[in-house]
Amino acid sequence: MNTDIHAYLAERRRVIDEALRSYLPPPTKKPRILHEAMSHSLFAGGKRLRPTLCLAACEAVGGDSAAALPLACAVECVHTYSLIHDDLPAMDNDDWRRGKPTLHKIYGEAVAILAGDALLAEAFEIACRYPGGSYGSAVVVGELARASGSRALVAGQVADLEAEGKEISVRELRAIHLRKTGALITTSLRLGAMAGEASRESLRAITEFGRFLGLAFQVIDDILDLTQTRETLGKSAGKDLAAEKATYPRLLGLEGAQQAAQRYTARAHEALAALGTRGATLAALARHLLARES
Ligand code: GRG
Repeated sequence: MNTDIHAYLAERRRVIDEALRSYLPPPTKKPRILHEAMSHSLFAGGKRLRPTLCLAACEAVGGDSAAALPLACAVECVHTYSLIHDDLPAMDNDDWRRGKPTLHKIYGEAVAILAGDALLAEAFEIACRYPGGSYGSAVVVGELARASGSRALVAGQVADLEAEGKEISVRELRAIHLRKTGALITTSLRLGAMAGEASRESLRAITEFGRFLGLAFQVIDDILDLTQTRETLGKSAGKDLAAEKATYPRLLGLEGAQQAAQRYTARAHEALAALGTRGATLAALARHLLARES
């Protein structure tokens, strides 16, 4: 599986992109500037990690991933909205994402805010295409709402803003990550598993896997942020930027952060044991994320 992971990811990306194009209004639809902006961010080169995990979780519990496709696309819309809003001047004030200018730099702040709002709303329209099975549609869509809202994703963003410029502990940092990054990753997996009619035991295993994968993903993201900034701007610049925010490398050092990522990934693998050989694709995805360079 590991050798095929790139082919697997490319194939999943094709399926997800095709579905997203079919579910969302085309960029030519009026109001054109809004639909163009939504489409611009949605197809700006994201890794499609969350929808891929959603489809893989569905298959890992013995389901047909076609059933999970609307849920996978809905999660990607929520993710894209969160990145657009996170980049705004009132939040992280970033000019660049994925090596390209951020949405507000191209379309202006007002359109970027509205494109984010519209993607969040579209997410729920798309999620409602899931007809429901042993887990009803209201349960599944409600779970996506909870993961996107003031108890998870938005709570994590608020905690992140509040932590700026403060000394926080690893425990507090982990609590931020569990909401800001972990909630949507875990929910992507859980929605896929629910669409695959997972048993309670399998759903528990998938949830545990998501929790540790989300933590590992964020630690690796922090490490890549630091090492790639150093590569681009020189070692001292990387250090200065890293000092602005609490991150794992800042609290634990680069080596300590790398060990934490490995520990979290190992815990994620352990959680998969309950799924037997069906967990192989999720395990390969976790290995791939640990080794990623972007
Ligand atoms: C604005 C409500 C609101 C929330 C924002 C997602 C987020 C919360 C902030 C973005 C900044 C950040 C570092 C978040 C942690 C999650 C993360 C690493 C997001 C990037 O995910 P990738 O790498 O993105 O999957 P791509 O570009 O591949 O889609």
